[in-house]
Amino acid sequence: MRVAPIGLGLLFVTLVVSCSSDPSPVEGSPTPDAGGRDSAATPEPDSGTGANDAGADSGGGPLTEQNEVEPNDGKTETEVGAMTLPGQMTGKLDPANDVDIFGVTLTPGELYEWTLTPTGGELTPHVTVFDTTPNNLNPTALVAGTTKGAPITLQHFVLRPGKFVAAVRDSRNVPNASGAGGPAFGYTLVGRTKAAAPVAVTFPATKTGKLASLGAVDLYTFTTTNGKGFDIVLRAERKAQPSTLDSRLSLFDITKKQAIITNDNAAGTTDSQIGSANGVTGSYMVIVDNEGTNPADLSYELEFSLRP
Ligand SMILES: [Ca+2]
Ligand SMILES: [Ca+2]
Ligand SMILES: [Ca+2]
Repeated sequence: MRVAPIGLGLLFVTLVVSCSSDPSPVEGSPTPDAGGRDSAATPEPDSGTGANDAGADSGGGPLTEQNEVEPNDGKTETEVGAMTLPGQMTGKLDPANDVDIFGVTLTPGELYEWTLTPTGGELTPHVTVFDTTPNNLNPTALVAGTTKGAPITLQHFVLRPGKFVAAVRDSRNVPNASGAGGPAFGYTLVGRTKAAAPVAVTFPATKTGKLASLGAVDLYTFTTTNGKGFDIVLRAERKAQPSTLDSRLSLFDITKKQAIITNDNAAGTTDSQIGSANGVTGSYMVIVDNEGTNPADLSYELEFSLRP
């Protein structure tokens, strides 16, 4: 996608609209591939439930208190506020249709958590974190609140370097401005890292899990595939009792601090699948997140299998 240097607001909308179709598979070592093949339907020798809330306590130290400064609507590349992390931004979506966009520095390999809390009672909160670099491979992370005045929380694991912004809007103005906004649309936005608390996996295994919310991530980690190629297959839509999770699955090399592959949809399903013809040894993170909008049942099975 080509993006002009100005018109970040337009870029913003474009990215949000396209967030569920990020390019995949991503090429990179170790010759990964994603989806498109029949998954090995072998019984799982090992089954367990990952008590997985991705991160433990908050990290990164005390919050830096900040106040928004208008204009920060992203109408030009420089019309963006700055937000220091870990930090708390206090602002207001005022006047109607106001958008507040803050540039933030995010580190690949870190888990971030954002909490957007309405303070004036009128805001139906919507937060998006994305990479403004053209043609980047960082998925857009967002939560669209559905309840006026209720806080929302967004977690995301940063896969690649980029130029990131966090955007605050009212859900009723997304994707099209509807006039929401005014003096009672105050908020605080807190952004910070969390200590990742992944579930350790030894191939082969099948884990069952459930995202805590639409904006949550689950994390798994492994260190070796014993010299064999491997597949990691998520089943939500395809499990015996289909769930409403529309998954995205990513693999991150913790040792090299490098993303290897992301897959949002395997062939013919909203479920995700990643894999490699080559074995790997090192320290790897598997990230499960959601790109759907239905919170009814966010459960899934995650199969880690070795190729013959
Ligand atoms: Ca504002
Ligand atoms: Ca603004
Ligand atoms: Ca998907």
